[in-house]
Amino acid sequence: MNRLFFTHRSPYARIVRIVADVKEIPLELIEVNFQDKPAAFLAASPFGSIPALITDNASYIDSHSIVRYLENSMPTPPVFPAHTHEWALQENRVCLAYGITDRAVTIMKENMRPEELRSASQLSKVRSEICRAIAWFEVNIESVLPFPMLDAIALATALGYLEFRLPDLEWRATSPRVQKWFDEIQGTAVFKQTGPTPS
Ligand SMILES: N[C@@H](CCC(=O)N[C@@H](CS)C(=O)NCC(=O)O)C(=O)O
Repeated sequence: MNRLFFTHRSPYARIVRIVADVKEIPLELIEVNFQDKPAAFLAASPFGSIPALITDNASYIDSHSIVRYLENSMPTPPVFPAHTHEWALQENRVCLAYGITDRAVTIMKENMRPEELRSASQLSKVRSEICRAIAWFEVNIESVLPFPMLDAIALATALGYLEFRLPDLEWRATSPRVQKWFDEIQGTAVFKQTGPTPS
């Protein structure tokens, strides 16, 4: 059985769990305590980064390589387009969605530092970058492929993470098309089951 080291709050692990669910690939979920990372997990993932997948034959770290492994193991339903051009265009959207998540993590970590050590200019720059990416999706939401393609999964996970960690960002008011898209997808069972839980 594939063992996935994860946390309930990790958006990267959430993407992997959703892809495994749509492909009906069973995962043994092992929740990691960041203060006491298990040796088997650190042996597979030296940086201690969540998620990591350990199979009978190999270990996969970084959500993107885990998703590629899952796609290779169970090609149906696909999460990557078959044709190279569509695949490359989807990668753009996946990168933008991951970029939103990465920046939300950066803001969350910065906000955990003592107030006098936080960089207001860095926080403002990163928030603007998130807003620009959402504005891009507002114009281009029709280009996002239907669920369960990876761009849809990555974008919905990024927006869910924003709502969880940065509820004050208020992207909804300025991005009604993205809001409508997100409200439809987040109502599906797999998104409800994998949603982040507060610490
Ligand atoms: N690019 C990585 C990012 C993974 C990542 O940043 N994970 C965070 C949790 S959401 C982590 O493991 N942090 C380790 C720590 O803070 O000790 C991926 O897609 O898997």
